[in-house]
Amino acid sequence: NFDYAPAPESASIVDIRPSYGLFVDGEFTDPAEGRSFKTVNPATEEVLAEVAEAGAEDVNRAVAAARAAYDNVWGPMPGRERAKYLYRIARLIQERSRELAVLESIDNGKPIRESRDVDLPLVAAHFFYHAGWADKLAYAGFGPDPRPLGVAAQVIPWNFPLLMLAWKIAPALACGNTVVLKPAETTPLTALVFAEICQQADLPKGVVNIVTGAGETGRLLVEHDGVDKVAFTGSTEVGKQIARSVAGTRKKLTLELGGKAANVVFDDAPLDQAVEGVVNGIFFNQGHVCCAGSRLLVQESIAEELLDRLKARMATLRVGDPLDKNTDIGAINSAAQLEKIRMLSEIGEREGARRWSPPCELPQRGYWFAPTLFTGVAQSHRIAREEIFGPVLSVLTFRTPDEAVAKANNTPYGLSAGIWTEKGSRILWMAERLRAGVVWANTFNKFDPTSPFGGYKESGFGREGGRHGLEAYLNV
Ligand code: TXE
Repeated sequence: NFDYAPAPESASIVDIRPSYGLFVDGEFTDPAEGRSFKTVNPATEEVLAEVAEAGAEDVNRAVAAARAAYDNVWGPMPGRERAKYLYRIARLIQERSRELAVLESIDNGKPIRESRDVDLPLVAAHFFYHAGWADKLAYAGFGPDPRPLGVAAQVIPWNFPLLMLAWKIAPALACGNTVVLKPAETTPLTALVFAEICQQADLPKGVVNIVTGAGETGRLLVEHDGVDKVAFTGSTEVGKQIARSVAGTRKKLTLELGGKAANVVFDDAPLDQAVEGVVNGIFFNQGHVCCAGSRLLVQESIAEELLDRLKARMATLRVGDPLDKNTDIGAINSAAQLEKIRMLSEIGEREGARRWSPPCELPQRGYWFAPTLFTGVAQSHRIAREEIFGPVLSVLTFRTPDEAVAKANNTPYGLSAGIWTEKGSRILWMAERLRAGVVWANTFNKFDPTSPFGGYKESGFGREGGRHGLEAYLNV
């Protein structure tokens, strides 16, 4: 059962240790240089734990462990044997899903309803799905004998810590690669519990290594000579740096970067459903979503009515304690991200857009931002062009479908888009013209491990999920 995830009760079900080591060659170890950093609960600003910071020597050890495991154990292992480990990991994730959901919400700030009902079920589903591929790669249309690449260096962001780990690790392992993964510095804790799960599953030592640290640790990892493949999800800026550093090496690269998705609502759309989709599109996970519907494109004739309904709905959103099951919008993940959201919102006002938020009492401590709407937005405004990565929606209008397509595509990004209309023919017409890796129709933010996900343009290249996602981890 993919959806098995019992209701979490309280923070008391997680046992956060005062300090965490690196996970290298199947063991937790201290970092060679003895450095560490703090991870903080963004809802309270309390320090949760001291986490090891991996330096060059630690990264060397992790890559060497992954290489040895690849050469001696995991690479030669038949796919059906690898599948057993992936199934075991998937079941252990389900068994520990309450604990993992609570820990994710504490370390990241996301509402427990989302970590419990979205993140954790998808994490388990991702391992189940890829377990199923492990012994069927010869039938995936890549030719009779597709081979793994070797050692994968994987760097992930903080918005879906465990889900991004699953997107990276499950396909890599299914295809016979070994990995060194670096979680984001503000959300390392669930990755370290995942390391414990690898131990529980008796996964051979060195197949999965977790090195914690900030950008410098990530840089050491992706630039390491012993790595065959680099997979990165994060900012477009860092993605470009990584592309430059990987150029001229033998490494294979996939990048999943930022987005500025248009959610396009036509005058024939079922409005209540569209309002829910717009709200979900931008306020899910505090808007810390690369495919967030951060630009609402609404047909002029219904703009007033849609905005009235949208404001009424926004007034019902509950902002607060991530562990409260009634919370809709949790804490912003870090002080730095909060600062970026504030800064871009202020620029939005200065550039002439009208800012609106419902009355909303925010907690005194922690990092919070009220759901925010900007109307009177021009395409040239920075809030219409740049990824804000927060609960901030920019509203633009259009008259004709051609204008909707032109405005939706007027962005350097191309990760996702949404369409709301009753007309099936219009959905197909739009989907053909939108330059985005994912186009949702009459829904938004729907994910499934069978469906490839990835970008056009500056949103990156390569796909994760589905049969296409396997390509990134195979030599064919
Ligand atoms: O991203 P970074 P940040 C966007 C979003 C957000 C902005 C900044 O707009 O506001 O990026 O977020 C590691 N070599 N997205 O600063 O720095 C880093 O330690 C190797 C969209 O958090 O890209 C972390 O593990 N690794 C995005 C990861 O990269 C490096 C999700 C992401 O951090 C590195 C996150 C380097 N030189 C942010 N520098 C999405 N696509 O969903 C940093 N890192």
